[in-house]
Amino acid sequence: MEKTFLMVKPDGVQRNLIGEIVRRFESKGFQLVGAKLMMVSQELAEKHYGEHKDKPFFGELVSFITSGPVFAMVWQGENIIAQARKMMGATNPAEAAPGTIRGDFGVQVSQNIIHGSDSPESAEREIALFFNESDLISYEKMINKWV
Ligand code: 3AN
Repeated sequence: MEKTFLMVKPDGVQRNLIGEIVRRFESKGFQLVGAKLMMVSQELAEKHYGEHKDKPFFGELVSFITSGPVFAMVWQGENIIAQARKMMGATNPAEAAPGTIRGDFGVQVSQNIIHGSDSPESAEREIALFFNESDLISYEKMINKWV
């Protein structure tokens, strides 16, 4: 079963959107296998956003993600990486369709509420950066028979 790393960013936490975001993925039928409210250190932020280190907004990105608590999660489900990206909407909330998380709650690209892995390789890398294997719980949900 595919896993992905999702993170409610500091703006989402400040705006009380943790519950709304968790609700959307739960209602969809995906399974939460790990979660924690945490501060992202400078070192972790630079590793997490390593692919953007040459971009002009890298400094802003790192200072934003370290500015307050984030809610880091691992979710699992069929084809979840691509499906979660659809539920999040376009990177720029101004272009994100209504009905998506960024389309419904975001305004600016630098504060776009949620992060989600964009490929199986980044999911594996990001899960390992934020979680120990022992933090992830594997359990069976009876409801999985119906969704
Ligand atoms: P996504 O989060 O949709 O995968 P990426 O990986 O292209 O988007 O960008 C990573 C993060 O960098 C975005 N979530 C967004 O917060 C930020 N970002 C992207 N483009 C810009 C920009 N032009 N100005 C400021 N921040 C940006």
